[in-house]
Amino acid sequence: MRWHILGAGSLGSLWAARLYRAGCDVELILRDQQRLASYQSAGGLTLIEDNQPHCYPIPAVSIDDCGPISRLLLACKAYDAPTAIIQLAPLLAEDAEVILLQNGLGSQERVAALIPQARCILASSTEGAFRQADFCTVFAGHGHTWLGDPLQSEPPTWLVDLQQSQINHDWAEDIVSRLWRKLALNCAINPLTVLYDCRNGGLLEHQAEVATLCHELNQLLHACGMSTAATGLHEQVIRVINATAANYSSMHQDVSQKRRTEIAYLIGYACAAAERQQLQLPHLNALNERLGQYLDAHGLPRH
Ligand code: NAD
Ligand code: KPL
Repeated sequence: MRWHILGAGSLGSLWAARLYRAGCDVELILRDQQRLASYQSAGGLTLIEDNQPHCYPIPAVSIDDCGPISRLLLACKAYDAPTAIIQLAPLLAEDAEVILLQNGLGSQERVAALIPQARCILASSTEGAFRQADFCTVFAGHGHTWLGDPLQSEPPTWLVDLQQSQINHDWAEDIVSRLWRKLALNCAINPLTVLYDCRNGGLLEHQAEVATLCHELNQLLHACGMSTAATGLHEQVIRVINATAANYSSMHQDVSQKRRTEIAYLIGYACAAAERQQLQLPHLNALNERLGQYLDAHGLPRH
């Protein structure tokens, strides 16, 4: 069965190139005819691994010319996912499966509500990739991807394609808890790296602030019924800060490159969830507000 992939950005390209070279039937869905023409003149997607570029001539179509879709990898940013799925919904088969690769929380629910006929599979990934140029992606960090379906525990048969493509993955019955855990990690690290304009390791100088945030995030996870995701959160945050000390967080990279952030699906989502639970989290709220003001001052959207 064909893999349709929307989003020829970093993660979409990383998946597309590995599936294609393992012999899977892959088709990229590009925004419009103009983008398709640029792709065709590039001759395909280039993936750079260990400094070695390789171009893969993966077939592509523009959204307007795309045929029926049975299996879709939605690999765009969280804020683009609902609009993209509205465009694709009429093309989805009755029993379509849609893999949602978005970071954070909030977009998955909105997408699933727009396509009630499809099976939505949620993903949480620690792989790292960035775009060096249009249709040219660098595979920057090997990681792992967890996939799961909160409504149906049976794993899909196509996991074998991921196996053959050497996409490290596991089927996770607790995918929602994993997404919450990653969101909490991102909330404890990413906004502070933006506000202090530092690498992740720079937060070792702000450990009291990190600890206070972890305490509040812990309360939030418990209040939202995600107690497992709360276990050892602070310890893991410190471990991640140490292990990625030399790196800039993804939010820091977005801001420094003047790109819109996924704030609404990370700390914004966490603050909204706390409000729904009538939970007072003053430090998390203050951090969200400081980050919002910082984004305003840098001409970037708050959501
Ligand atoms: P990206 O910006 O590199 O790629 C997204 C692509 O989607 C872009 O090419 C964009 O043009 C395309 N797109 C958006 N709307 C579209 C539409 N309607 N039609 C066609 N194309 C459309 O983003 P990314 O870094 O690949 O991130 C995707 C998601 O994965 C994000 O939620 C991100 O947080 C998450 N993630 C990324 C990484 C990483 O290392 N890049 C790691 C883990 C998680
Ligand atoms: O996921 C991350 C990110 O930068 O988005 C880490 C490295 C865990 C920091 O929160």
